[in-house]
Amino acid sequence: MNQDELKKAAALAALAEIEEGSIVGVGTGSTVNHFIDGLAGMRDRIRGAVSSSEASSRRLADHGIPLVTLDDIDHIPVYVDGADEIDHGFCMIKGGGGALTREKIVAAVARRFVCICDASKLVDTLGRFPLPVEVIPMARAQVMRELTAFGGTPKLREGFVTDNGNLIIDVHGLAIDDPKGLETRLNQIVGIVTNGLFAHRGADVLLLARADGVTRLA
Ligand code: ABF
Repeated sequence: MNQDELKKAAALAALAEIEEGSIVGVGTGSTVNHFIDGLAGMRDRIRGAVSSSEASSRRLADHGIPLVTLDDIDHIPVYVDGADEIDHGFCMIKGGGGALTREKIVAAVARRFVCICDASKLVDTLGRFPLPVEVIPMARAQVMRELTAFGGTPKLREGFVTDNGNLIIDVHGLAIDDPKGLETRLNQIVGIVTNGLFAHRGADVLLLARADGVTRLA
């Protein structure tokens, strides 16, 4: 199986996590795209979806799945999303696709976060994947100076604007042995909207696809 086939296997396994008649939280990315395509096959058994990006919203709408906003509901039973890296404590780096802020918001409203990944995403220590942070444009230079003090190398994602009209800075070279601590400290930097560490609100369930099948870890 190639990596995309593994992503699809993890994504389709997540359909079993969905509660009948519920609103489904939907993440972003190539793994989630497989989930959305699968969700289309059971769209008559859900009330609708809350989406974490314009791209996912378009794909959901193309499948005729009703979109709901967070103004309409007070909780979501299950949020399904991918990750760029996930550790054994289910802390994640997310935001490679640039949708981290809306992903973190939808995840915060969810009772259960189901992470769908191919096995390459499971790591002992987060940080080989550059950590994305979403930044208010006028704060770019100041935030880059602050991030350098954390020991990483911040690089602006050239030519990229988020769905919220902001910039992404990717921080390379961090070895993240205290994901919750780093998430907290990054939250203190003025000008950062969201950082891509999902540690305080990590995943509850990991559906991990390997060549021999999908393992459910919880
Ligand atoms: C989203 O999609 C992001 O948080 C993460 O950056 C990315 C995972 O990418 P993919 O599913 O395309 O490998 O979950």
